[in-house]
Amino acid sequence: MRRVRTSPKSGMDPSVERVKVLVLGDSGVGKSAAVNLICTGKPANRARPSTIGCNVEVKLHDYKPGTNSQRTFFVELWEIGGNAGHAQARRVFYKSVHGVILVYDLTNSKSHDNLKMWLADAFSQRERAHFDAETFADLQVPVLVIGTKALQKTERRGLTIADFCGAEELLIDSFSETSHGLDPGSSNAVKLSYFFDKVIEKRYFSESIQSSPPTCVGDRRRPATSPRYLQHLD
Ligand SMILES: Nc1nc2c(ncn2[C@@H]2O[C@H](COP(=O)(O)OP(=O)(O)OP(=O)(O)O)[C@@H](O)[C@H]2O)c(=O)[nH]1
Ligand SMILES: [Mg+2]
Repeated sequence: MRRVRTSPKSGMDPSVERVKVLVLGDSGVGKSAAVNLICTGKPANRARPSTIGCNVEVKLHDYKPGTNSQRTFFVELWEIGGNAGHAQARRVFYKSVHGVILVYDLTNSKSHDNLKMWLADAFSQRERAHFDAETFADLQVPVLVIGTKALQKTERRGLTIADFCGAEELLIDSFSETSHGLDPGSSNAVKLSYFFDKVIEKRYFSESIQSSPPTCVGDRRRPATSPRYLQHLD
């Protein structure tokens, strides 16, 4: 049920601090393939079985490389199987979360619409929670949105869950050798690294974040969320 893969370079050095990032989205959107791409930097070369329960992969992340603050952290990516039949069982994985990656399939707009239900599932105190924009406008966890299968479709919609969360959005194709990957220095790789930095800051150096306005902690380089988004996503 739970698999932990570590970098052979480091093992799981207990002195290295870690953060926990949930990876959420419908079954089949490509969460496992995306996590593989994030952890190995290489496109997937085979289809994987559907995740049952939770699969944990670990990535070594260089926090603020090239600065005086540079340090290495473990980022645990907890991919939660999207199968609707396991809705009750997965709540146990939602404890002590420091960041969230929301994954949808660009060729399936319903999988994007369902992301708000995934946020409710993970962060509402109530069981069978429904999405309530007011509750989630105060979400104090950094969010990143990933759209998958980008070689098949990259069309952008007007109002997105990324807008609502003030989050960055990556469009990737986990099976492509040539484009929409996470090559070092690419826009996708920079956004991903920035997101992990933010999760680490929030977890270990939160004073600087707390001095920011109390709102959804997404990527603050994006414009503030307007009430129109909240109404649309309710
Ligand atoms: N072309 C293309 N196919 C993809 C991509 N990501 C995933 N797939 C396909 O979608 C299938 C499902 O991907 P998974 O990564 O297993 O999906 P998942 O979200 O982990 O699904 P669950 O574990 O059931 O929740 C894969 O077997 C691939 O065939 C992508 O970026 N591009
Ligand atoms: Mg999976």
